[in-house]
Amino acid sequence: MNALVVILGIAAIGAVNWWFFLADRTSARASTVAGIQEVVITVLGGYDPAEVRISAGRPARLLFDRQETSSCSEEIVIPALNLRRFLPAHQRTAVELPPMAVGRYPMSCGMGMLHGELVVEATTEVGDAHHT
Ligand SMILES: [Cu+2]
Repeated sequence: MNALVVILGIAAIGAVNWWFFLADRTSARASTVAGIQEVVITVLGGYDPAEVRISAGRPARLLFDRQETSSCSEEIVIPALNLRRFLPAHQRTAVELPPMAVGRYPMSCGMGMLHGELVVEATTEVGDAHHT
């Protein structure tokens, strides 16, 4: 009986780790709209794309399209920018970002359960909108 509980517990931990760390993340690069890098991020049980790639040194706008009422996703937090923003349900919320330095900047929900990452790259291309 105890062994079964332990095995189930380990399986559950494994599933959680897989979900958070190993599941394929979607990735998308910002397209440039009127000089501002822009990415629409769908918020529905997670962030899609979970990896947002923007160019360094230029302003960007993240458009969070929250398609749920789950309280988990009602806030977006980007600790490196000291940014915490409320995302109303079933609305698009624009989060303006200052020009940033090359690096990887984690973002999460207010509870640190949903994870995404802002990848700021040293690129100079403008107006390009390819997705991977
Ligand atoms: Cu949460």
